[in-house]
Amino acid sequence: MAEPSTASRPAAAAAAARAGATAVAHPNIALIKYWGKSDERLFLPRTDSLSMTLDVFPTTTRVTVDAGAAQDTVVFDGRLAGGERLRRITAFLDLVRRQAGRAERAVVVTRNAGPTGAGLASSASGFAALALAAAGAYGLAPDARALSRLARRGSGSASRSVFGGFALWHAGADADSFAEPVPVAGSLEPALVVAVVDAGPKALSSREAMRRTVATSPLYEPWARSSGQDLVEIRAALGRGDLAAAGEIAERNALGMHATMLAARPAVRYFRPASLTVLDRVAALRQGGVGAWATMDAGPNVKVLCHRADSAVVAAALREAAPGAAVHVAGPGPGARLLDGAGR
Ligand code: 2P0
Repeated sequence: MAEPSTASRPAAAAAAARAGATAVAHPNIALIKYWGKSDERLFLPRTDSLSMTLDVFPTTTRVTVDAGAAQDTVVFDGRLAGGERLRRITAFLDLVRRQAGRAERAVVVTRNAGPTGAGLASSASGFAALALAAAGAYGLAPDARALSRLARRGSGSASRSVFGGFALWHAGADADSFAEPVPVAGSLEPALVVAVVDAGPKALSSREAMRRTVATSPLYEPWARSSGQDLVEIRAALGRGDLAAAGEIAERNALGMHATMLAARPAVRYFRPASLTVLDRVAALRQGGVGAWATMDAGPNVKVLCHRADSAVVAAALREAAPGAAVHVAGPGPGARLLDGAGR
């Protein structure tokens, strides 16, 4: 970009002082899970993970630089945020400010279309949107890889929501730990049917739960090893358009992750009776010849991978099995994007 003329410099500085950007990002659901960090400060995962970004439950976030403010302000779903939520977002903005060589505070206004903190990946869409909006507001222009690394520092799984479709997040050192798109067969038409059996916030954060699991579960290391093999196999299955193989691998990877938690001391248990009812129905669907495979995250809700053509049948079966659950059908969604281009 050309240097502004001397005459326009004060105007440019004033514009920068109130620059803003709005970004939208969607949650992703891992088919091969991220569970456990090798570095808590840098959000480096113990294992590679692989996810599908959804086309439901977006987060929309606007960041406006506020040169006159003494501290950051965060408005979350229409309410002023404080406590841990404000601390996490401020710490993330500090990282962006360090990268940009800037010091001004910001106003963050963010809204989740889906439930927050209920194992529906709101932190993934949230920090992917925040990373892109904050980078725009502070004048950074990260490429997709740099944006994924930046989003990772807010919440590990956010590294994957930078990308649409399927994404693989690499374990490794800081510079190497980013997500990137995974090519899949053109014939693959997947859907993820989400059964929200409980939309309330989880009792134990995934951050604390994974810390405890790594520190105390005798099943953790065997799961981490087998997860590496699951990743190799699911990439091959997705590449050849074999949803049945991919679904089997995803289900075993998720149940294995929950086994590591159940063996932690004290145990971490996200399953609820309604979760098991849904898992039973998924098994019954399969016995009846419908391809359906379950995955669960750090919460009681169940996500069911199936062919798009079967998604209505699967959704109806889950509604019948768990009448109290809200059931949503998602397809592969888009990557994070700026809504207002240059961001002014
Ligand atoms: C995942 N989960 O791969 C796994 C599976 C939950 C179960 O990523 O500590 O909110 O902010 O990096 O990303 C949830 O953990 O945790 C998660 P932090 P994050 O989707």
